[in-house]
Amino acid sequence: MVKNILVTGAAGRIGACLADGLPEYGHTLRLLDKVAIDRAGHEVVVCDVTDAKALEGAMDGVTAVVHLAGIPSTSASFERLLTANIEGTYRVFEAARLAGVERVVYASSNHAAGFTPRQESAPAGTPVAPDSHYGVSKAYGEALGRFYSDRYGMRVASLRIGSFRDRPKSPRELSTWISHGDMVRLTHACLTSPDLTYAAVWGVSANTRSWWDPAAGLALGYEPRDDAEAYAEGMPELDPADPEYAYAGGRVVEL
Ligand code: 15L
Repeated sequence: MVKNILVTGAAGRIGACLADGLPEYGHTLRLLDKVAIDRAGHEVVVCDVTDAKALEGAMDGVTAVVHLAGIPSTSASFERLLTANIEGTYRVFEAARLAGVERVVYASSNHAAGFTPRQESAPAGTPVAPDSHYGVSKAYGEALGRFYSDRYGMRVASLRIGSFRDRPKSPRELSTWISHGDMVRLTHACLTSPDLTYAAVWGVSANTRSWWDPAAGLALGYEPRDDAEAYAEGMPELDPADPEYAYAGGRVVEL
């Protein structure tokens, strides 16, 4: 069982969800963000993920990292992504390697493959086809994870996260939604699976209308419990020609 986990970008929505949910699985968390986090019961580190020296200290005693820090916006400019997503992700992997951390769970995004035409059940290993500079930055993080796994034997999971919400808010999200509970279950599986070497895994709930093959997650012990179908009533029908539904990344392909 993994015990000491560094969560970067912990002030964000997914960070808050994991800070609530992972302790139930026996994990002890160190929450890192560039803004102060007021959360009782967790150790907190305030630093930027581009600060190599500060990261060195933050990795002390850590057995796994959940790397969430970065700009989450699909319309972010290259300049902003360069620092936060490209340099920051490199600094985190490198600090983890230098500290002997054995496992990294990396928050990638469906937008790393967002230009993939929508299909019934796209495999988790669907080739990179970014739909935005944001998607490109996530593809870079996946490549970095694969490199650290192949070169240094780090166990790395790249989560191609769909739509992380309380509940699905649009017809697309009936396919792409991941619930809070499933986000915790997926992360826990990736933090503990003895079978993980490198894997790209769709971050999605057990949605009846999912576009993504759950096999890679299941192989690591992820057992999603939620289904967006419970919220389908009253949602408009999908128009298959609308880019929102024609591509994995939805309307982002047009931004
Ligand atoms: C993401 O990766 C984004 O961070 C989020 O803002 C949404 O666009 C989400 O994907 C999605 O595809 O719904």
